Amino acid sequence: MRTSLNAEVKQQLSLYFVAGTMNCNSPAAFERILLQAIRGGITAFQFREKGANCLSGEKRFEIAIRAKKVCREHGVLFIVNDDLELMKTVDADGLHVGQKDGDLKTIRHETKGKILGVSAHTLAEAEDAVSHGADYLGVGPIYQTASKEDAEEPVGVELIKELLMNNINLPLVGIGGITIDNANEVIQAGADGAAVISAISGMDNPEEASRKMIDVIQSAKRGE
Ligand code: 3NM
Repeated sequence: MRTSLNAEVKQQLSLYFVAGTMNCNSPAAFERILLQAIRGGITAFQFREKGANCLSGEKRFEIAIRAKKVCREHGVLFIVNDDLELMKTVDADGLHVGQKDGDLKTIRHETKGKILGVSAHTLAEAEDAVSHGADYLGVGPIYQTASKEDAEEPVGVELIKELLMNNINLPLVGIGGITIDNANEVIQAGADGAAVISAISGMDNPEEASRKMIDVIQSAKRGE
């Protein structure tokens, strides 16, 4: 059961777009960019409505519902960042939490039947997430990022290699500063996917950016 869920999740996390309305300048631009990213071939999406200028209350809920709908229509995994209540109300596919987002035991209990992703910046954090039943790990920041206010120091692809050497066999997604030029390196290090904000949301043509990125990732997965 665990193994097949793993294999399925590994595929679904190949190109994981992370964004909220504040990464896209406006709610309307957010919806447009998400649809373009989906058309370009993203496999998963994380609704991360967080930080300065983020929406709250009814507006946040409504946009999350619409984002989930468009993801579902196109077979794209829909994960909510941090907000357990929102995940439940919109019936998302899962929840992603950071190290400071609460007690993992409680969160795992509350997300039964859903996918639970946990951010890990060290081997110890990864082992802790595994022991609490996480379904995948977000590993990073791999490279320098300007998209997260409280980002840790970059860990490089070395952390992915270290986790694999220490038998962490959950799906691993690299995050932080990943672009079309370095995604290859992240997959070659052993990650199952790449999670990006600016490499899609910050581009003039998010559809084309997504298409190029998924091509690079899939080629790297085939060992090309
Ligand atoms: N989490 P970009 S880095 C949301 O290290 C997030 O856990 C990170 O944005 C972590 O692709 C990050 O623009 C920001 O660098 C990723």
